[in-house]
Amino acid sequence: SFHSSSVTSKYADTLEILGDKYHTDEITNVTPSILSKIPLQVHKQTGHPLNTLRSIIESHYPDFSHFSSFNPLVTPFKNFDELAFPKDHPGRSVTDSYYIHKNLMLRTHTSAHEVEVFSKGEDKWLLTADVYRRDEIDGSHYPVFHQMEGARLYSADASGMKQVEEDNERLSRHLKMSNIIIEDIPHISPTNPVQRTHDPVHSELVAKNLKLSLNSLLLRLFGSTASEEPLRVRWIEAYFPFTSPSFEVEVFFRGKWLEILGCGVVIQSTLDISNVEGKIGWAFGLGLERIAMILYSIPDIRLFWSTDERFLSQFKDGEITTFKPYSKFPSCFKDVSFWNAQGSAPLHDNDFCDLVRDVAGDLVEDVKMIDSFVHPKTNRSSSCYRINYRSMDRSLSNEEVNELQKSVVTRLTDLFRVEIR
Ligand code: FA5
Ligand code: MG
Repeated sequence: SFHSSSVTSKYADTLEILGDKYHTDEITNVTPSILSKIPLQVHKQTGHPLNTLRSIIESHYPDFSHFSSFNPLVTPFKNFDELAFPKDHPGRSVTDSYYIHKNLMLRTHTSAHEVEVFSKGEDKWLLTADVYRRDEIDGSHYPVFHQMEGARLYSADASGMKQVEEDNERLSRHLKMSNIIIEDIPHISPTNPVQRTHDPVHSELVAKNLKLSLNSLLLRLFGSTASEEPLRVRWIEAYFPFTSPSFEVEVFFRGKWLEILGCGVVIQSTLDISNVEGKIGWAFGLGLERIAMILYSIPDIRLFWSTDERFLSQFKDGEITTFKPYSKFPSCFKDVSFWNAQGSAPLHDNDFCDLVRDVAGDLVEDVKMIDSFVHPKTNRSSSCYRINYRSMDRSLSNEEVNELQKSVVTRLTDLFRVEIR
């Protein structure tokens, strides 16, 4: 149901975003805390680690066009339809994406600009931007983050495409001397197929070029990381509506596999819509925060938004240095359990997280559902969440945390008609 996602009880009839006014409607669900991030553009701030990472990657692709100023407001058509998302894809729902109104949203990925850039006749390009998603809350997920899209088109007969064997051999010699171990998988498989309109030989060559390009970027980024433990990287099969075959890359970081990018052979319908004829190519989308967290040893994704000098002063433009955490402040968790409104589905995790984020901003570290059940007699569902509060910059007082928790509870009951247990 559409209205259930609105976490601000009442929207003004118009919202002003980047100097322009937009009308709202019954599906509007952007929160003030999200809107406040739009003008910040930290990926273009001199000295900010995301800006340094952007320019290092751009310098690795010197003959590509570089874009970084595209407007974050796009139509759902651009974000989804041009990329062959099915009509019922969950990403379109108000529980997953931020809408200004039915026909305007915050882009959920930089792929939203593929058709726009391909239509200009660009064959090799990078595009960096802020993207927005309603998502879980923890140390590696944030509702606003940055992606860099990269794409490369070749002639459809694959003539002029580099035969990559020699380059691959050279790269693997370099990798052997470095501190990185990369696990590969087949370029094509029954579960990761060639597109019907593609010659399998050409598609496989494109996939090989894609992997070569990204593996050499990974060597450039992580090759000089000085640590005794080797960095483990693995390619896995993935699924995207707009690529086939598709892949993701994960890096072993702080005891877990952390996904840093998605990529694949561009679906031909996207190139058709862009009026690109006789070409075949690859595209990737990098998660810049995730990569920067590994490179700079930044322990929590919230830090990218910090204006604290103890954070910002540690970075020099163009340099990758190891972040030294200033002391970790105590955390404080609070549980809230409630009965969902009679006869309605349990509150969506993302609705809960967005509400908490809007109340507590960056004072929330993570949110976990710790229990949920349905009462056998009344059929009413119950949920229990644990909210972990911690500031990156200072100690929180008990009163402050209690106030935050009180506001969470008030908003929950006001907006979602739940009954606190
Ligand atoms: C995409 O967004 C695709 N557009 C990537 C792509 C481009 C595929 C071109 C094929 C061709 P995905 O949802 O996996 O894919 O996100 C890409 C990366 O963004 C992830 O690997 C991760 O590094 C980062 N990411 C995703 N969600 C978050 C989040 N909430 N916070 C921080 N980083 C995130
Ligand atoms: Mg993914």
